[in-house]
Amino acid sequence: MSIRPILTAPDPRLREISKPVSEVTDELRALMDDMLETMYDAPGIGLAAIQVGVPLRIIVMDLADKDEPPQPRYFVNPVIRDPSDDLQPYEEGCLSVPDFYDEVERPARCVVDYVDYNGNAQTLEAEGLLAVCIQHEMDHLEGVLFIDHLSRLKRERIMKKLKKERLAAAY
Ligand code: QAP
Ligand code: CO
Repeated sequence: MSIRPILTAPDPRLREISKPVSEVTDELRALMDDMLETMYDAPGIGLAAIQVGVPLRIIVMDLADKDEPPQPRYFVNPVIRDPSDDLQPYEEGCLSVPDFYDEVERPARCVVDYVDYNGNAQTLEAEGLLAVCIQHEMDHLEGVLFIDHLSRLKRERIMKKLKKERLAAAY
């Protein structure tokens, strides 16, 4: 297992649309292990494969509290259906948009069909933080970042600061 570098905006790879996985192989399980290790190291609660530069429809997540045992979750080829009409606001962040947080409104509940770590089809009813996180990570598979849900003014302000930081880091 190894920790991989996390891409940060405005890296154009974060805008790629990720491709479906045809079969969960040992190679892809090794990728999922690396993604989880990278996410724990950050630390974060959710990570999509494109955030480590791999354009495949794979998400890892762990929403357990610090004082709870780890609860890793793996989603391969996730599909969201039956989003609720009612929305919930949540203060989101993203490992690819470091140090910026803002409120995003998303459907409060949804159903997720996906394939698990062992290649088995699963269905999950999500609400609360799980629903927020799965929808945030699904956006990554379509090249969408949480800042795309903010006003243009806010998004441009954030992008300007990220570009400046990137320039500073290059020296
Ligand atoms: C997505 O986000 C998410 O800026 C996962 O400096 C966020 O793990 C889903 C992080 C909120 C639901 C609610 C961000 C770590 C981690 C930062 C993350 C940072 C260090 C973000
Ligand atoms: Co993110």
